[in-house]
Amino acid sequence: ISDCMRGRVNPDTCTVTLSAVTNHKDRLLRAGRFIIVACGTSWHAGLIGKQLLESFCRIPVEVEYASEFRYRNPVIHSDDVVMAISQSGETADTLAAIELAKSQGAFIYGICNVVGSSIARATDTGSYIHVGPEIGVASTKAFTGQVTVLTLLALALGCEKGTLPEAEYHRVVKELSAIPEKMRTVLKQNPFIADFSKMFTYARNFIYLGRGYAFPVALEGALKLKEISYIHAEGYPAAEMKHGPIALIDAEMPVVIVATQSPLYEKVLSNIQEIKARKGRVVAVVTEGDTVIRNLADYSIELPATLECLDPLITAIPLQLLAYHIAVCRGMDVDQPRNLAKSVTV
Ligand code: F1P
Repeated sequence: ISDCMRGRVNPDTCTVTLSAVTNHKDRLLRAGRFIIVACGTSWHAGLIGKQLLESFCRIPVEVEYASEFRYRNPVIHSDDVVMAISQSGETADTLAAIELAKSQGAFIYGICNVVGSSIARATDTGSYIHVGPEIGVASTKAFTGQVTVLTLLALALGCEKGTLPEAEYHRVVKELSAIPEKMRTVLKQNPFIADFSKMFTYARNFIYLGRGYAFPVALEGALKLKEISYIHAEGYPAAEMKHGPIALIDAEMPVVIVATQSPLYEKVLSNIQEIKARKGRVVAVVTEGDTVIRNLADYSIELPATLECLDPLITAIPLQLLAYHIAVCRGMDVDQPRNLAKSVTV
């Protein structure tokens, strides 16, 4: 986040090597299942990875908190591929989850940022995300790097397996190359986000909503706000709102909702109408030109259109900036949040 603010974000920074996929193609393609283990932000990236891998490769994917997985007695098969995602590469729970899976014969694929880290060394193979060190404690650009690697991995495997039609493969690859420029466009929204963030300096609670690929983005937005501004925030799938969280909505409750164009757009729109009917304050992340939501929401952040499966790469950025600016307004040290460690090694 602070990288963004210091102009150090470089949308071209994620240079990924997928030699691991080429070298271990057979093992990856005969996986009966992928199990993604991770913590925090990396776990949210894993939820996006699940949607990408299941839709492009038709391989079942489970996403587990490493901190739970390691302490229960999970069913692990020798044809499972366990994917461990970690920015620092030192998270003790993720490392322990790897050791457990390894002892039961699973193949381990690591997605790490720090070259030569403990997790990278414990895996059978993997990809580095190469986004450079996170300056602050809270993961931000690592999230983008992790989602990018997972996208490339799913594309490569889907193509090899034949489950991703060639035309679709080329469509996604072409759009992926347009993402850095679109990220630059998103970053231009920074002054606007900084400006309206002031309205939320004294908020006590926040709700974040999204559906499909946007649901893990909502979770990540809520986590960033909690981590650096110490405001209580919860993320939910937007459709779950009516199963409980809707009771929380009143004029005091800001709701951040990712409502970019997708097959679920109309449903998300009706979720926004439900929130406004209860006087909730809505910050909507929308596709540019969306006048319908612009007229409904209190603040709407307009982003360039992209494919639904690549949307998290774009939509996570305004949520990171929102958390950053609210935290700054509250006088918090965004690089060194209280009680948080860069690597959780115990
Ligand atoms: C996981 C994590 C981060 C979070 C904080 C504490 O770390 O939960 O997502 O922002 O730094 O640790 P990692 O395994 O991805 O390094």
